[in-house]
Amino acid sequence: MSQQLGTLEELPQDYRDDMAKAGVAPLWPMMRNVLPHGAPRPVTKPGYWNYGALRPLLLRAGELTPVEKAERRVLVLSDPGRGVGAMQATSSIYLGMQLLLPGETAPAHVHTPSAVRIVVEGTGGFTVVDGEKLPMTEGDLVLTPGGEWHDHGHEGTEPVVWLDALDLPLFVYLEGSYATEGPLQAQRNRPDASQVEYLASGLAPSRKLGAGARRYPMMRYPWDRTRAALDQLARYTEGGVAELDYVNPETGADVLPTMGFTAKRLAAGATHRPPLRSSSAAYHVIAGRGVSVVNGERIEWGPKDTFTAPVFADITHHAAEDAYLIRVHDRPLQDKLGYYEERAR
Ligand code: GTQ
Repeated sequence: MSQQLGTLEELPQDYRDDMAKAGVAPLWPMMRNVLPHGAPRPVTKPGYWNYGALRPLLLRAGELTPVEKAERRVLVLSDPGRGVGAMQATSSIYLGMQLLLPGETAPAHVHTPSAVRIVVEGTGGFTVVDGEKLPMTEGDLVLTPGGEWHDHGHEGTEPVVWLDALDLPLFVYLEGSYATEGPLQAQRNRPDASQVEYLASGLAPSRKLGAGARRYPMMRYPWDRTRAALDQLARYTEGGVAELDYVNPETGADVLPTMGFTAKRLAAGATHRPPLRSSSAAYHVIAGRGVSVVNGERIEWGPKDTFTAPVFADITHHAAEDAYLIRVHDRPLQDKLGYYEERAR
């Protein structure tokens, strides 16, 4: 049975003063803050960012701050539970909306956290990861794993915008976050691995004896293929909900160590109530409109909008039109730590 624990106020002042002087504090008044009963008590609140509201602010940043002054020209999507300026959208997921203008380059650097880009608008943008040039077209998912050099460029004529998701909060918490800057990378003169080695799902380059698979064999997941896969799956799935995991094409494992991604299709009129999950999530709308209720908060979303759900959130999605969303989550980390959980509702 749960027992009411003692408070700090119950302790004599001289004892409290002596403890403070000795650099210690009693656990029991703080016990339930760090070990609540039954389920975590997240600080994170559901968040919603309307792209129509973000876009002019981002373009204004393009006028006010040259990319040389920004390194990365990004507006950070802060968790409402932590307030504007918080460098996280959920406990473990950082989100930022990044702008690159025609002709600009964002300089090469490498850092400990991993990033993924979900392309929001514009053509002609690209990211170079470890010498591989990854074109960025709308809806593409592009990885920049921790420890891999990356720079961004733009050969088009209109602004390019993408959503960055990083596992930055974890690295900051671990005091493990840092970057190293370097010169722009030489680009290999060939298409990226999604167009060469991994053109067809289920096929991988023939394995040479003794040669292990690369850790990150494919770093770009083109949206046109993802969408076609969802449409086909939806045709043979009941209930109007189709969801695919982004996986490493060599191993079938999560594409990054801590963050996972799914592509989701909700047919017009479909309602989806996922289980309560111990993972937190960010949803980015590629196309379509709908409403999601997250812990009682009603979020109306449309194309290019972004919203978030804390751990163990009670979520109901409803699509008004055929809708396509990408979900970013932290299940891979929780699986590794051995506590990922789903609860029926
Ligand atoms: O593009 O490398 O939103 O290093 C935050 C940190 C983007 C990037 C962010 C970064 C980047």
